[in-house]
Amino acid sequence: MTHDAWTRVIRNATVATCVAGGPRYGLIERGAVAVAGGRIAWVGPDTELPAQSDRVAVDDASGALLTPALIDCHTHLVWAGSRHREFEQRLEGATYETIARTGGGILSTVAATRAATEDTLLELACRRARKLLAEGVTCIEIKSGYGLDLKTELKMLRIARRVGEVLPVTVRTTLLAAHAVPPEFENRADDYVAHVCDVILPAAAAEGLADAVDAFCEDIGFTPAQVERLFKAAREFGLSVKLHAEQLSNQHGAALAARHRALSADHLEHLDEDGARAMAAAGTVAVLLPGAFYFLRETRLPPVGLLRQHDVPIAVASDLNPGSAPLASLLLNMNMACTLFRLTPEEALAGATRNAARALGLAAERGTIETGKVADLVLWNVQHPAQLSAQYGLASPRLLLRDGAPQGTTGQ
Ligand code: DI6
Ligand code: FE
Repeated sequence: MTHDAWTRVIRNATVATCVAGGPRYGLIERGAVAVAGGRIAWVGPDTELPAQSDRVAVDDASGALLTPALIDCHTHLVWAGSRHREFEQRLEGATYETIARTGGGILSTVAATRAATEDTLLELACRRARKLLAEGVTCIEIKSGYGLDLKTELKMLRIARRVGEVLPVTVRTTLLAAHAVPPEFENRADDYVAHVCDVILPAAAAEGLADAVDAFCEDIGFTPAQVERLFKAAREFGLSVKLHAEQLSNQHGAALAARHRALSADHLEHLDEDGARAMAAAGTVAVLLPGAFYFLRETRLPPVGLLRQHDVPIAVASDLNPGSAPLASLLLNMNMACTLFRLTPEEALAGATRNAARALGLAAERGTIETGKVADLVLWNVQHPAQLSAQYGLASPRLLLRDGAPQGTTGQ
């Protein structure tokens, strides 16, 4: 039997399929994966691999680990300026909230991002995205939220889309105009939310620039009532929603997000049981962001036990941003998800593959090694999937396939 349509076969690999419900990591100890064009055509034990034609490229993995390519489902990687001064201020005793309330924080990045040219922003965004790609990431979410006016929010989303055109990465964009109240609307948050709903969101939707809509539901952000209004507007344009919820306080944002069938609720350090239950019922993914927890030296842990108990799918992402998580590494976040949040390495890997895909509405296409899914795969320089979380800085891709085609990697 020949399989002329196959373009590539990887044999003798430790295949972590990341499929749920079977062995840990969905592991196939001595496995093989065949690719046809851009899709996975076959996966199973090496001994059962059907014969293939001589024209198929065959890689012998010699026992190395093969996983789905990683997905970073929460980033804010388009920004200008730097917040290192704020880092110093926090070390001198200031808090993230006081800096935000006195015009620093997000608003300082807004000023720098408004002033930057598209070329500069694209160059900066690509530089950061490349760091993620070097770790085996082939799909990222990018939020706006440092424009807070029509022109700059659209500029950010356009740049986010451009990142997906100039680099080998699939980009999902999220409109986060409700990230902070801009200076033009100081003390008029309701008016700003109306402007987002009536002007910014419709324009982003009309240009096809946003795949989803997000907001920062927090004392220093937006109230649940304002978020509700935004989510209703998003639904009118057929856009998915997600929410920064319960990061610094419990606003019951996760339950609100679940009521609106949000793809994800993110951060969640202050989530309560009602919130977890609502998320489970709605299938809303819990996106944990240990980098922000670490960088802000938060002490309240997200309730991982509750998430497990109620079967809420858990994703792990970098939150890459200039203020609370200037850490351009998804693998570091997987490591911190284990050390700080006590996720298992299996949960951390599922969180950066299967559940990250789900948090972006891409579960049918990505996130596991299964026949028919997109052939975005990483062959690593390590043998066991726990090594990806256990050994920060030591695991790297030795072969990266995107849409079934090998990409340049940084080596061993
Ligand atoms: N929560 C965060 O951690 C980031 N945004 C948000 O809503 C921080 C953004 C920043 O400080 O620039
Ligand atoms: Fe964020």
